[in-house]
Amino acid sequence: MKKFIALGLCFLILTFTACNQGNKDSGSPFGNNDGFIVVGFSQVGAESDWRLANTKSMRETFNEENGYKLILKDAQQKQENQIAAIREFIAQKVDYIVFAPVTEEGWDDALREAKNAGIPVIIVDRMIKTSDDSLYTCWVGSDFRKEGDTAVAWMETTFKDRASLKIVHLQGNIGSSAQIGRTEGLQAGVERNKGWEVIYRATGDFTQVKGKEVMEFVLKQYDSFDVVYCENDNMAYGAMEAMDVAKKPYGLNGGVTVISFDATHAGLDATIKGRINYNVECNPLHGPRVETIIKQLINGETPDKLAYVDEAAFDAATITQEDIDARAY
Ligand code: GYE
Repeated sequence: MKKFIALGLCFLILTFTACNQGNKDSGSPFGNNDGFIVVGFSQVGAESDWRLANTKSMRETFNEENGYKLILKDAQQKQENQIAAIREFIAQKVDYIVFAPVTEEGWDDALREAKNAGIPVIIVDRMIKTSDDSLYTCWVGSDFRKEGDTAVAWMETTFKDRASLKIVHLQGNIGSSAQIGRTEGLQAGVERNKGWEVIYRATGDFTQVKGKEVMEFVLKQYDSFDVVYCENDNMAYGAMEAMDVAKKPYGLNGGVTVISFDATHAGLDATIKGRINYNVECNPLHGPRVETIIKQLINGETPDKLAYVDEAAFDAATITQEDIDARAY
């Protein structure tokens, strides 16, 4: 009988140790990958220069030299791909999930699964809409509404003597925070300024190709307009290409005023050349910011739930070559 009890106890102890070991491997912040911290990053896509700079920043931060294994999944601008990527990361038992949500709505189920698996979720760039803030650890990104307001404040000063202003509005991906904030800024401007009118509005999906397509259509439909408000640099390049072909004057020398967002290196080049009149910065260098958050979590600290990045804006009339040279993206 004693023998039997002793055997039983041994079995219990062995089972307990094995289970504990299992938990340790899957739940530790240092993971079970030879000491590397495993980061699953669900990226929106490769639609713009901003996005490429953002991906580069993540790759440069989360590499083996710095102690990380990065699993990067490009969602090609599709929410279902991002949800699948989050589920894959959970199955792979990554230590952290980082994701840049393509749109704001529809993440609760996938995030709840991550939460139940005990994996911290760090949201970057765009934001989500949820009624349960505990579904993500924290967010770092831009204040897109403020970016829109900055552009509109410049328009209000520049066009203060104009009785009327006809605006063409090229929107980003509908439902993304970057589109929502920049669009809201313009809408508020239109409501405040009596003579302002958006004569045409369409999405260019943040890409150069679609920006060009939309502008080609606009040029066929409308003889005159004063401003093209492009919600990113790449759509501005597309719009300018179409205006070049149509010989429609734009930029600092007169004609259509071009407003853009992102202020990437190429965007600022176009600004100093006077092709883009005003370019509002959106900073994509989130890699080091996310790393700081991960380190805080490892040290048992609580990162800020929401962290906004400081951003500037550039006027073609005053931008300097030093502004451009200082740019890392
Ligand atoms: O402005 C645009 C990109 O979400 C801030 O997405 C980002 C936006 C950026 O495709 O170029």
